[in-house]
Amino acid sequence: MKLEKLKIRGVRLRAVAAPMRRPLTTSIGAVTVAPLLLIDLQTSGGIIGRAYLFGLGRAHLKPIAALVEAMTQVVQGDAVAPFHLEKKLRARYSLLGVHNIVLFAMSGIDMAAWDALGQALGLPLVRLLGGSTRPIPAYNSKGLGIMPAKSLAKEAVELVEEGFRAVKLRLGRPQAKDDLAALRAVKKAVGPEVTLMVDFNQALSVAEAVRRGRMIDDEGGVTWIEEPVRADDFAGCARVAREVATPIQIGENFMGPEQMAQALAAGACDFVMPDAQRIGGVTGWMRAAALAQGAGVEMSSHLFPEASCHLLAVTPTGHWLEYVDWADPILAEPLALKDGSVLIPERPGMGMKWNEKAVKRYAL
Ligand code: SMN
Ligand code: MG
Repeated sequence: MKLEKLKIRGVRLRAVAAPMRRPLTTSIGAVTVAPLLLIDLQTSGGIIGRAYLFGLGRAHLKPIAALVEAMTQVVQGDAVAPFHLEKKLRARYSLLGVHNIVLFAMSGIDMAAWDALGQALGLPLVRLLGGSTRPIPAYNSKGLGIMPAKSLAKEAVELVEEGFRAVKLRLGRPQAKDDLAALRAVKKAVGPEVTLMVDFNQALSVAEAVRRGRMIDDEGGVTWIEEPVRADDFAGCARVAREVATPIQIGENFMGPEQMAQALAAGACDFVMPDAQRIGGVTGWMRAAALAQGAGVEMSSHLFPEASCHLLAVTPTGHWLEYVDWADPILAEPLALKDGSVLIPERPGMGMKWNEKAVKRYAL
């Protein structure tokens, strides 16, 4: 297919609630199903670019879908050229603000557009971006929520037995001593060979984050402390990063590469982990990757493993892929894993097709 003929025709959106085998409790609430918005970007020649967005609550899918619909109308008839789509949509939405769900919708269209390009050229996304398929080291992020130490030890062993060499523990209980007990239980269960990350999901004040961060320093063996304080308090994050020896990780809430640039300039963190839906899809990710390269900062991914595996393979400071299987119930071919790494599919685009039967079953 000649690329100049590849034009955006329309979009088909479906909302599903994919069941989660392991509900996850964080310091800010439980995630028990995965509310996903499936995007089929229809282009000329019958090529359909696919992507999904994560709603964090079923009720949020409707407004996100309305924005994707409205944006698709803005770019209807335009070439499937993500750079130009982004420029046009950012200009159109600048008065509303290119943040939050506006940015989610843009990211969804961007990812679907790149997927369509990959299909038109018969190339997996990673090759389209100049890379090649290779195993991407991943940590198992499906569990280890806020729960009693005994259940944590059992779940930690199960997560490692799925073939992973790294897991992430959620912290942020009211009492620091209970977080410490959880950390010790998981460390004891998995042993010193398994890489361990912890995530506070923004639960702490800056002073409390410094106190708990030093406790974790004394405990040792933690690869990063994620989102200890409010995600957009870059000055507060910077204070924690200065006072605590264990690397501070933020990024899942960066709203576009611009905000990541601000965080890096503020010295807010040691590591970054953008989220494909918030950073601006594939296009936003590639810009963020250049910022991380310039700052010499390790870059991991947040959720969206199907897109992120391609992206981390072409990220100069690529670090860890966050593995969750939350879209698996509605995917025809879920990601394959080997020795704790995700294998990038050789299929064109991102390599995602919907399991239509399951999409019907879990439709909202
Ligand atoms: C997280 C984010 C969104 C949903 C569940 C859990 C968490 C992570 O912050 O980093 O995985
Ligand atoms: Mg997190």
